[in-house]
This record gives sequence, structure tokens and C-alpha cells, in this order.
Amino acid sequence: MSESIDTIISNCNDQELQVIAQKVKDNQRITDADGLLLFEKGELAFVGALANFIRERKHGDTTYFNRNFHIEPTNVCVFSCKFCSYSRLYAHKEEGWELSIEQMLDLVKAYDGKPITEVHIVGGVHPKMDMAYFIELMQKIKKHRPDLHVKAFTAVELDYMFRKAKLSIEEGMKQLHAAGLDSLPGGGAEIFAPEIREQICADKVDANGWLAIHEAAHNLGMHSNATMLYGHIEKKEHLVDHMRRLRELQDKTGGFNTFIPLKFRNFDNDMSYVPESSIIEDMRLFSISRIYLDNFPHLKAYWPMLGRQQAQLSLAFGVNDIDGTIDDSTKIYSMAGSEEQTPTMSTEDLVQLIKQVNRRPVERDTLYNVVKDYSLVELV
Ligand code: V47
Ligand code: SF4
Repeated sequence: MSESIDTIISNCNDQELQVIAQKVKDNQRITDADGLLLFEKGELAFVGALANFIRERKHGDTTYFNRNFHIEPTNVCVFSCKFCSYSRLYAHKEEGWELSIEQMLDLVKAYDGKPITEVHIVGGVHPKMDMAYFIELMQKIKKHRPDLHVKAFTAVELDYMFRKAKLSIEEGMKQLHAAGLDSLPGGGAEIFAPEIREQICADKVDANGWLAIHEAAHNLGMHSNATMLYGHIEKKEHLVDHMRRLRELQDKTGGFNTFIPLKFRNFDNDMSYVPESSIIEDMRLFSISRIYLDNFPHLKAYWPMLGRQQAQLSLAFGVNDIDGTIDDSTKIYSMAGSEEQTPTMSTEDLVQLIKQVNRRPVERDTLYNVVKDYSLVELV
């Protein structure tokens, strides 16, 4: 049984924090200064209890997951983000992989007859994989399996594709949408503040470009997610600034489904000297983002990055979604040092993981329509 909001407020000895808790109780938005205060002095028990209160007000015990798999068309990339353990520069492309359209289609066909609802397609930015290439891919996937939701391409990949094709963002997005692109994943956002972006990913699309691409998708009626890469050289000001920009765009379009904090993993990349965040910092970050991003319906813990036990724990700190089955189809996090070296969970594993912490497992599709409520299903 979670703590009542009045108990949380009365147990808090700090007046400034009490004011924030009262705002949460009254369903009022917190300010940037409040967000900073939470990072400065909100202890885990306090921010966690507030985040859990919000999570239960929005979703009760419901915890979503989906049946999905990833396609990573290539890890060859024209960019050189310092935190990336996955990419290989074009000059060393023989060290990476490049999938043909037919190979990617074969990956889709491998799920024929299986109750998968989403394919997530994200990879490096390959100079030869252009608009025409991906339009053909979208069309062929949709022709083969029209009901499969295609969530594909970070704003970084899209920015490069559109610029290369000399298309406006609006036109480029329209063409991909018409070819079968249903929604956008949240990657590439990293940290928006230019003073950090310059140090960790100087050469790729900036904050305004990232936001403009998501806005264009929302204007076409598409939904998208948003990420934030945390736990490296950023300061709390940069985290609040990042979330403020997302909250503002969400006020304007309402097109974001889910916020996904991504924990920086430091294996085998140019930022390996930066220590990883602690589990306490991870849970505080999830909690504060749940409190700050009042207009985001969902908060996701991406288990291949966080590990399944931390993802399970996060369900008490504001999180109401743990992504999907994945089926060992992504390498981004295993190459960056995640303990999940072959990320795959069966539906039974996911249901079990959620039930173990007394939450209600619900399979969703990408747009959060309920596919199946597992709360009353006994698994053998
Ligand atoms: O943008 C790369 C991150 C992202 C590292 O929308 C790293 O449902 C931590 O966007 N440590 C791509 N993170 C993945 C992504 C995503 C993942 C899951 C679900 C969704 C969704 C989107 O991976 C990149 C970058 O922020 N990343 N390297 C690293 N060493
Ligand atoms: Fe390329 Fe993405 Fe890695 Fe950056 S994070 S180097 S854009 S694959």
C-alpha cells in the first residue's frame, strides 16, 4: 500500500519541499526552480513517494509492456558521439554491419504468425542509406505485414536523410509517413543544452532540429517518444532544461507518448573515464522526471539498458512501462556494457517481473491500446 500524499507532506521537514509536494497533491505543475530543488535536496524516499503517487493517480497499478523486436540496419555512422560504443565510422565500415532491404525483410518475415505488434528500427547514420532506401523498406514491410506498427528512425537519422534529399522536414516526414512510418522513437535527444551537446555529440542535429522533427511528426498526427541521456557530464540545470523543452513542445502538440531516461553506460567508448550513476541516482532521476513532466502520459524504464531488476525496482519510482520482449534484437546497450548481453524476455518473463512487485501487467500496442490484461491470467 503506498503512502498517502498527506503523510508524505507531513513527514517532510523542509518547507520548500513541502510546497512542491502540495503542488503535486493539487495537480499543479512544478516550476524549473522546483525541479532544481528536487535534484538538490529531494531525498529518494521523498521524490520516490511523490512519483509513485502521480503514477498511481494516472495509471493505478497498470504496468505496460509490448511485444516488439528491433532492426538495426547498420552501425556504420557518419557521426562520432563520444558516449557511443556501437558505431563504426564509414572509413572503417568493414568492422560494422550493413543490412540490405531483403535482409531486413527476412527479419520481419521471421515473425510471421507470431503476435508481435511493433518493429523498432534505429541504427547508425549511414551515408548510403538514404530516403529512397528507407521508403522502399517501409513499403515492403507494410506490404508484407500491414498491421505491424513501424516505429523508426531517430531525429538524428531523419535530419541527415532529409538534408541529403534536400527536403524540408515537413515534406520528408510526409513521404516517410505515406510509405508506412507510423511513429518515431525517442533517441538522439541526449542532452539538449548546447554546452553539453558540444562536448558529447557536437556534429549531429541540435536541440531545435530534434524538436522541430518531432513537432512535424506530431502535426501529421503521428506520435513519438523522447529520451534523455543522463548520468555523465551533465549538471542538474541541464536535466531540467532538457525536460522543460520537452514539456513545452508537449503543451503545444500533445504528440509525445513516453519519456525514457537512458542511463549512460561507459563500456568501450570515448567517455569510459566517466563513472556510471548509482542506482539511487537512477531512481531519483526517474522520480523527478515523473514529477516534472506532468503532461507526459507515460514513463518508461528501458530494461535492456537498466537491467531487469532495476527496471522492476523503477516501478515503485514513477515508471509505468518497461518496453517489450526485444528478442535479442538490439546491440546498442550490450556493446555499451549493460548486464543484459542478450536482451530477450518472453511475455511470461515480463508478466512475472511485473507481478512479482504487485503491479498489473498489461500488454499494449505502440499507442497504448490494450492488447491483453494479464492481471487475472495464471501463467504456467
Ligand atoms: O540516442 C547510445 C543512447 C539511444 C549509449 O523510443 C546510449 O521506445 C547509454 O533511442 N549509454 C538510442 N545510452 C536508443 C533509443 C531508444 C531505446 C529504447 C526505446 C526507445 C523508444 C528509444 O541510445 C541514443 C543514445 O541516447 N545510447 N550509447 C550509452 N553508451
Ligand atoms: Fe551514430 Fe547514434 Fe552512435 Fe551517435 S549515438 S555515433 S548518431 S549511432
